[in-house]
Amino acid sequence: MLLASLNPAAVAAGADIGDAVRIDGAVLSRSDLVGAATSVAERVGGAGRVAVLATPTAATVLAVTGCLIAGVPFVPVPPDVGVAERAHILTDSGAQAWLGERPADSGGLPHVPVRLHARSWHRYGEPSWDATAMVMYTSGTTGLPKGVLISRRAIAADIDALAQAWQWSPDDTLVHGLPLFHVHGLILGLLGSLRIGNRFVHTGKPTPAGYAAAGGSLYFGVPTVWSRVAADADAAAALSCARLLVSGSAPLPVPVFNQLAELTGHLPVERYGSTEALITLSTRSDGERRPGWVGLPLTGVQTRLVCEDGSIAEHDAETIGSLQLKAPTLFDGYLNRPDATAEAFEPDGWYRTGDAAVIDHAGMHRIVGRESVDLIKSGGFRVGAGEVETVLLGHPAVDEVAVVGLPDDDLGQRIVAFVVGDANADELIAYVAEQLSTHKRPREVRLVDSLPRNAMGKVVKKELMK
Ligand code: MLC
Ligand code: AMP
Repeated sequence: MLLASLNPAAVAAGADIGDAVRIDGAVLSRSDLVGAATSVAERVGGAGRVAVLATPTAATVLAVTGCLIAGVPFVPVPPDVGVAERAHILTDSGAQAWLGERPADSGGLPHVPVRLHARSWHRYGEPSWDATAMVMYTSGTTGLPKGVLISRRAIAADIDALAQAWQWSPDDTLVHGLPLFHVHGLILGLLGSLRIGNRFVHTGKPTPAGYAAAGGSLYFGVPTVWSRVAADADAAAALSCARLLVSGSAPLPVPVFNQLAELTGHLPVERYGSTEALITLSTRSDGERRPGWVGLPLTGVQTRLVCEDGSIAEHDAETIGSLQLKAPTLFDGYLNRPDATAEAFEPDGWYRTGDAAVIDHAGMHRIVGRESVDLIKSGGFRVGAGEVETVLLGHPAVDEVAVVGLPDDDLGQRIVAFVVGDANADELIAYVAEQLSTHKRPREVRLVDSLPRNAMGKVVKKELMK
């Protein structure tokens, strides 16, 4: 069973806990979760696909759980999604209704409410492991976000492998304040807890004070969260009672690793993943945790590094290659995009991550960087430069534009748009926020006379990143 801790028979027989999930001021026991989510399942059962506006609330937890019980694939939508991105997600996914909360403009879709106090004790059969659990939208280098088909099998395999690597058990209390529309917060944080059966606490925003007050044993954060914790000595000291601090979704800067170690007494565990492959590499709770390195392949994961000449790189900690994977956690393709799916895999079936890496003789991996400058990671969010550029080019005051990620101590990278045109910077930032999710808006717009181009007329982004 995917959500193993919510087995109705076991819960009815007494395997209940009163505070299985704490979120947004609500406390849900396991029997609350089974009863209310099964009631959701009864209302969505039979739907082909539904959209869930993934606010960090009990309604979202029940919506997602209800869909997984009923075997209805859901599409998590960022709560602050803009008009253009929302229209694309709804059209591309073919979602038939909003389940739970809905945006002010629901795009003409019907609404199925989630009732926190409704209960059903109907017993559903477990859907096939091959069934799609969710379609999660993620940015590519160009064009509109793609819907990643994630199976129930991939989710279960990933959580089980992480449980092994981190000695993650029902005795843990897992704390995070990350969004519930991405792998990190939703699949690892929430679904991981419901599979393993540990207590789960969502802090709302992932602030250092919120983390310090939560009293957890296992904490998840993106590097921006950890660098803010490291800058708050009191909050960091409160985390010394935890068992494991885990960082992922973007590179954890070595100084932040060292500050956390000093202030909390814990060497953070770093792990690496993606929407398409889920988490595939991690340091282990009982193994070496080395600053700047993301660890070993999880159980069932194979990796290889392919050099520019097609040869396989040595595991010498120096030779850089394109990181490729085979894993039980891999996605089942991009929805409606056989072309993009085919491009993501080598002819012999290895998945191309798009990241460059090195491996040492012991199998430890270090991510050196992204192969394309057009995929930006800001605050742990993946943003496609092309998507932002397309929106900006739709603004009448913009003649030319190039979007890049510039280094940022807090966010890893910050989104900067270089614009040629008679434009107002604040107006352009607000315009992007209206069209896309707000985390995709540029932090900065630089108005320039021209963009650096090569002989072919292509913008040389590396020049802008100097
Ligand atoms: C932001 N702000 C702006 C702005 N951008 N204001 C004007 N112009 C802009 N361009 C505002 C924000 O709205 C906010 O306002 C304030 O500035 C601070 O913004 P911020 O610096 O972005 O901080 P914050 O909102 O606190 O967000 C930081 C964060 C967030 C770390 C909480 O980036 C986050 O949740 N990241 C997690 C991403 C994640 O989960 N990724 C996982 C992907 S899965 P106000 O009013 O709100 O203060 C994956 C796989 C794997 O990668 O391996 O895990
Ligand atoms: P996303 O699809 O949003 O999950 O983004 C996946 C990308 O995030 C990966 O391809 C990497 O570029 C990056 N990433 C995730 N975890 C790490 C990490 N621990 N270190 C470096 N990069 C990471």
